[in-house]
Amino acid sequence: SASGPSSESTPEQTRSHSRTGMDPDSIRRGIVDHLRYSIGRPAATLRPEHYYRALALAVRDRMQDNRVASTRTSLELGHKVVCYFSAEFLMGPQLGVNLLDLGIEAAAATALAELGQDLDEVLACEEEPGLGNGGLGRLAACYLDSLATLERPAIGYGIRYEYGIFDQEIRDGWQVEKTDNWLVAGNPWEIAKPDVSYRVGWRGYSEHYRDAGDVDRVRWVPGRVLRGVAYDTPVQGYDVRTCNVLTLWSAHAVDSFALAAFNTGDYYKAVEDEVNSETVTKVLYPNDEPEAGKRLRLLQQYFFVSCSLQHILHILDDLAGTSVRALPERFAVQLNDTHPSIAVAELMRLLVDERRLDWDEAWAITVATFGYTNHTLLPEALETWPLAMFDESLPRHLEIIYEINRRFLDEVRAAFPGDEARLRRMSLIGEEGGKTVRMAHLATVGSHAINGVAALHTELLEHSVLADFYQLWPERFGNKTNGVTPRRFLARANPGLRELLDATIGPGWLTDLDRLRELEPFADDPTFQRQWREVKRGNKARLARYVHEHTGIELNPDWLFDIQVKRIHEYKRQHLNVLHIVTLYHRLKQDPDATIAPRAFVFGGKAAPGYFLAKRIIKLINAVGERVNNDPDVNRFLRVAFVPNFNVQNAELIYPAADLSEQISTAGKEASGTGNMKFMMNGALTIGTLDGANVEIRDEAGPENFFLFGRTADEVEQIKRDGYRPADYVDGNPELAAVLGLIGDGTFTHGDTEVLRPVVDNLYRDDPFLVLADYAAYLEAQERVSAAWADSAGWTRMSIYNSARSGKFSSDRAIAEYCDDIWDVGPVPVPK
Ligand code: TH1
Repeated sequence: SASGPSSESTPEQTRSHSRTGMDPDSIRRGIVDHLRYSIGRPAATLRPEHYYRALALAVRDRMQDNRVASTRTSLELGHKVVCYFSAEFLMGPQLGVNLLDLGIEAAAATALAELGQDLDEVLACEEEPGLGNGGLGRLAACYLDSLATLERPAIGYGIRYEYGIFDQEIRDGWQVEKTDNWLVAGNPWEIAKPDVSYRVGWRGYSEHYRDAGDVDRVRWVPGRVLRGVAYDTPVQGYDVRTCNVLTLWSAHAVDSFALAAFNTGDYYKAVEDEVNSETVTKVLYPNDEPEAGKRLRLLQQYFFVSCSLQHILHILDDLAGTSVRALPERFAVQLNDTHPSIAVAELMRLLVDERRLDWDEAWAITVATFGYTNHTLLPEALETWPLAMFDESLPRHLEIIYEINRRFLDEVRAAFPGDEARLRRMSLIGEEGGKTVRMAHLATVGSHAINGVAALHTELLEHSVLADFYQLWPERFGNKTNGVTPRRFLARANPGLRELLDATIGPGWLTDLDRLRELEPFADDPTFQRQWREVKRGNKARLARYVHEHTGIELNPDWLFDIQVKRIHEYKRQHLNVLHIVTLYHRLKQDPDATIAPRAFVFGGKAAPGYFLAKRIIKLINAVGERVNNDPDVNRFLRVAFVPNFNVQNAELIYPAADLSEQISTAGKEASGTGNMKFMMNGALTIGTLDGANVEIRDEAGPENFFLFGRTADEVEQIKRDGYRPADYVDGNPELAAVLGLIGDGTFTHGDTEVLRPVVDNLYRDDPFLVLADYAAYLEAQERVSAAWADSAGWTRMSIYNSARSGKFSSDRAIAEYCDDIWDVGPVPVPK
């Protein structure tokens, strides 16, 4: 143990004597060594990307020391480990945050400078791992950061997609998708672990037999088998020794030598399989919310869940004297939405079929182990699998799900006698329109804790989608409002603000974000206000340079920067934002003497490649932008830019440059949102509906520092019940009619009246997300924004208050709540 007599040196000695010191000299030696021994290019041909790779490897070495110490501490001392199961981890660039976390930004800059290199240029060489679609995957990444920073032992488990989210190009205003070949140049952060490998079955049948003790048993004889190999990426905590790990599984063919060890002939089919096993982890499905219902997607989910559970049981086996019965005392497994929810059936199979526990005991272990986080109420995003497909793919799991369901429905029957409708609603098997397996029900029934991701969302969850389950087990439900990491989205993204905060309230706020409240006394201080505005202006100039470089559009950093970045989706209502822009355009064209406070509208976000209307909305934004930016009547007051390929890297430039954050989803549709929090931390004011975490953002900031508009979730439901008729809003509002007319009549499309027709028709005829019902209220709120912007000191005060009161939205707060209320995992300091 750490305190016992040992021939090993103490950590301090290890540090200063080894090749992994944190001073500039040691780092320079680390870089030089890796250039020579890991990269191996003649000195004369070295470019910044080689220095990037060498520095990344040198940094990884330093994290690896911490990783070894962290594993030793948590295993030897018998601590519980959090396992975060997620089909997506949108990690973003690693070098910058790792330098920050290790406290070696300055030392690395010095080391590089001595080698004739510039740190910023080297940082820019990193290809980000885009293994996620949006908020859900980025949340998982923020949570890994906070787990490590709060010194909680944790493992992230997911899929090592060979191709992440596609790269977006804009051509002639349209989105064009390019495959994201992020691994071509190699990934210096991961360590391949070919010896950490598990077999995953698929198809086949189940076989009933009697074991040696004459007990009836079932075993699954898969028709096909593949192999998962672990790739580990260290996840360093900030200013602590704790370094956790993200384990991503990569699919490979089963090698035929090992196959010979199996006696069932069916295994040989695996070798002949025409489908290459490696396709399983080939590509991330690019849909943010709607479900594809594709067999390969189910296989991806089962594949990573099975590898991860096998790995966890293996770790337990390796801990001397630890029985599988101790699983819930040693591991807490969180299901990030329903994508990993097949874990409930897989753990039952591993415990009952393979470890031969009896059903009741296995079930108690399973429920005590899992927690389930729901991230959406949208009906089309609730995963269900066609029963026939599920049966063919995972026959044994379907049997297990039937048995879970049988026992579960008995429990419901006992609690609500005679309520047949309730049984049908709660069943794990859906009967409407062809039988399906309902994954949200499986995750709910198999978990001891179920949570939503914002107060309003949890409330709606308890009273709509999961109302029946809430009535059965109210004590299992709770809210965990999302959070984001201030290390990446404040300290790294906004170095100017970081410096100002250090100078104003002293260090410590980065791991205790509530301390930003200490800014409040400075909110009206003219000197501080001037410094605040200078930081913001610098960030806007930085974004303007980026936008110019990538689109050719010029933005003036003195204008109001009004920004909406997020996936393109009808419920997020980017088109409502566009209706505002076109309204301003129309007013300026109508009245040559009109003037308005100049604004730069910035958009960014990807559309799912198969989402027709979302792609038209991108075209709409770019078409309006082209017209507005080139018309001298209006471009003195308005500019519109669409930043191509919104990703973590450019997000770090975008959030700190915003004056106004657009959070305008239809109330009740956005579960939480997390971009809204990143904007707030960086001093943007929000214009938004009472949706998701906006509600709590407004509560924290104070209603006077937030531009509220729009129908509430209850009103939205009421309007829908009464029969919503969008055309009525157009008939009653000549300005709106004119605006829709301009979009439909070719004004923005060189006379083409077809391109944008689907968007106009959809609004006029269906408008499923009540864009037109909220249009007037949105315009009125935007007038309040313009009036507030005119008072520079007043705006600055509101901006300061927004940052100062953003502490709640740190992922440290969220993770502390998960650890206390769901996982029962406390801090495990790793000695420095
Ligand atoms: C998002 C939610 O839309 C967003 O409101 C929330 O802030 C975020 O999750 C984190 O909680 C979701 N992303 C996905 C992605 C898929 C399926 C469902 C959701 S919900 C693939």
